[in-house]
Amino acid sequence: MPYREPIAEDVAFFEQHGWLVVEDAIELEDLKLVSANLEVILQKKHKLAYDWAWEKGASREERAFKIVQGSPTFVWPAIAETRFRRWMISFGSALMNTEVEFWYDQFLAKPPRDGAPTYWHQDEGYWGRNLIDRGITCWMPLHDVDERNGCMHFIDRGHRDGVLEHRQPEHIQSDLLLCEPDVARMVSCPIRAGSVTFHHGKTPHMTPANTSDSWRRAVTTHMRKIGSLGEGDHYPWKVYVNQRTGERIVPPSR
Ligand SMILES: O=C(O)CCC(=O)C(=O)O
Repeated sequence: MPYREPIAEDVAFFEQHGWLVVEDAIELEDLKLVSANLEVILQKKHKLAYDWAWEKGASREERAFKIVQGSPTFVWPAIAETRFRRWMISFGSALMNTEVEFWYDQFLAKPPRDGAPTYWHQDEGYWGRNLIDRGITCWMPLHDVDERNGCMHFIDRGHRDGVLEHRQPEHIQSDLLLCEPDVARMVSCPIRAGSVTFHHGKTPHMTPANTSDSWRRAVTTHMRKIGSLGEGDHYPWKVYVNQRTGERIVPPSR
């Protein structure tokens, strides 16, 4: 039944494993509304999106957009008033055992057959040190997902492994990062439209390239503990890339 309350088993599972699948969480009507309102990001990706897998050697104009990264909130501010947004915040608060608030969202789409993997990473690897153990993410695909079209994969109990060292893939020009977790503990989460996953800010996760014949579309919602003051200082591997100007800032220590 959509928009169900969290139960004690959800909270205990998340605490132990660092991730959770909630089946049939979202009304399919609401998913349709999301798809309709976010399609503009794909239609106008050169203007409204970044290419999260922008490769070195390609100019801004030549970006292949193997991972389209846009802002749902920017193109559709009314997303803030949706039932699913309110539900994610209250469900996420229960899982984190503290009140969390909406922080930012992303529309992440991978083209048919030619998508890029979203490499293993921890969200905390991207965030500043103020977010340690304060962030949780809800990932909502807009259709059925499995290994072929880029479903979510987690490292079970990886939220207990600390922040792993991250680096940039050699061939990447965007701010994409990767780490190398213990893949023996990998869990793949194929889910149906309407289901979502939650993960702790320290849980390593990845999605494979999309090898199917249709676009893979997902919305990810990042939430943080209320009262988190800014991001604080960043890890030395953090890279800032402004894809509107092409400006790329790499911390001096690297
Ligand atoms: O959708 C993807 O490819 C990756 C999503 C992700 O890394 C996240 O939601 O934190």
